Amino acid sequence: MKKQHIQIGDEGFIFKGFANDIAETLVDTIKELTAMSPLRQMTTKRGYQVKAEMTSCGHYGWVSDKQGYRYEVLDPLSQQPWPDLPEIFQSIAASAAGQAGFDHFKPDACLINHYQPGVGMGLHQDKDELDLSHPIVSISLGVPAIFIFGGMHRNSEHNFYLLEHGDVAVWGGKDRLRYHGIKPLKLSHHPLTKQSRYNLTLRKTGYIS
Ligand SMILES: O=C(O)CCC(=O)C(=O)O
Repeated sequence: MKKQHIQIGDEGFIFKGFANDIAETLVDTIKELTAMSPLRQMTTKRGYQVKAEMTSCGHYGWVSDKQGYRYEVLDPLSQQPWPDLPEIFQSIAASAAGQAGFDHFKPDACLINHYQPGVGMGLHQDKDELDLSHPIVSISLGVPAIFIFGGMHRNSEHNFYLLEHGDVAVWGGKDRLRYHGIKPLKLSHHPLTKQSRYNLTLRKTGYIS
């Protein structure tokens, strides 16, 4: 059945409630993954602390420190590989990407973001991947957030969209490099995540291992 969607760009969509049926399993799986590779606050090259807590699963994990942003095959905290990308993450991402017109999406990296009240994410582009022909698939879990979706420049006009538990956003093609971010989370409560929000951002890096 086709779910309700909001078009946010020529090749960008928010599929409302797309992951609702498996949302509880996704949250449980995140808890298992974060027990293996804990959430942590990273720093930027300039020494600023990234406000959202992050970790990864999949072959590649996105990291940031004084050397800058990049993908790594080992979790810098443990020097062990990141936990495997769970099949359920892969299948929901492939299915949402397919719905958006991007067939055969096979992510090799999943960034897990965790936001507490007052925490957001500044406008940025996802451009650390080598192959930009694959879309970004972004799954929201827990308390709602406001997604900022802009243009190709930081100061381009931008729009705001509500992302709720179970919503899946997909953008690629012409929209792949659009600036985006999250407004600081408002105080709210969700039975599965308490005051917080998780986001899974699935990407295909294009790196060959
Ligand atoms: O939390 C979100 O919905 C967006 C996350 C994001 O933009 C990112 O990880 O690059």
